Amino acid sequence: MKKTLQEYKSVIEPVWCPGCGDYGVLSALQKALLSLEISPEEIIAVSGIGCSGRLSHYLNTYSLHGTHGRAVPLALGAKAARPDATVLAVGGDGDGLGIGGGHIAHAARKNVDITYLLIDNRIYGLTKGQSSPTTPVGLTTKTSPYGVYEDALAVLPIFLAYDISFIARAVSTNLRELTDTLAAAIRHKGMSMVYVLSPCRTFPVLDAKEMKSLFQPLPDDHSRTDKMNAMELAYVTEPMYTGVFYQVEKPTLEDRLQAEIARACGKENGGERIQIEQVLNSFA
Ligand SMILES: Cc1ncc(C[n+]2csc(CCOP(=O)(O)OP(=O)(O)O)c2C)c(N)n1
Ligand code: SF4
Ligand SMILES: [Mg+2]
Repeated sequence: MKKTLQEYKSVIEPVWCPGCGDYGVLSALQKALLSLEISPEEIIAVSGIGCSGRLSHYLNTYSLHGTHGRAVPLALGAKAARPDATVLAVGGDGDGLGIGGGHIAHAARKNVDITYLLIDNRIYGLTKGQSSPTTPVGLTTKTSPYGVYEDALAVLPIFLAYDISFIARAVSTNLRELTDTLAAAIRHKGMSMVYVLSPCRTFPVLDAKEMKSLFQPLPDDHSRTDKMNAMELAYVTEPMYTGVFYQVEKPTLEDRLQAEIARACGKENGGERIQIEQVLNSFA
């Protein structure tokens, strides 16, 4: 039977502030999952801590709200345990680029088949307006009364340097494009990163109206496999481009683990799958 959008909505009502960009991300994600017809019970959504981290509560899927900055390693563990599931990781700029920033590089090296929605409002929203790794230099915030004195991270170039196998930028104010981008990311086999710029209404750094003219789709002739061109486009600030910057195929964590298991069983057990009892007995 054909699925409905309602099946992807949980019974928990969002508690985000009116006008928060996270509503747009949630709606686009539910539409993307519906368009792919993935059953809710085949999905695991893992999130870190922050307003954006609440997103996993509002999906009618398996969900795990982890600790601050740990969405990616938790998602990696979920995927290793349930390789058949569609695994989503969700978190904010503080969660993913501050405390959890170190995890992305290693998930990228493994090319674990998860989709990571990094929702950047350029501020710590949940804890009431402290500066984050993407807050623009000079901006006055709760933790920078005389203006931020550090440079903001160049996020997309970092992801490109990590060689994440699918990298896209989107905005929560363009639902159609965000839905299509999320669907493409979930379809991608390997780690997919959807970096979503989303305005915080209560501690505003990004302005929803300004975003409409600031962000424009990537040029039609951009080749997704051309990493150097993607890097150049990632540094352009007027306009800031949205769409899929980079996409390549390479072995996933699951492929690599299966190959490793086959190698080990071939060497140690005549090609037969090694049972846990054999391992335990080897210590007897
Ligand atoms: C180890 C740890 N340090 C700090 C906090 C406090 N804390 C909770 S959410 C958060 C920042 C949230 O900002 P962001 O990830 O950008 O998410 P947003 O709320 O903006 O969506 C912080 C510092 C915490 N929960 N755990
Ligand atoms: S504080 Fe900002 S990010 Fe958090 S729910 Fe409110 S508008 Fe959204
Ligand atoms: Mg934030």
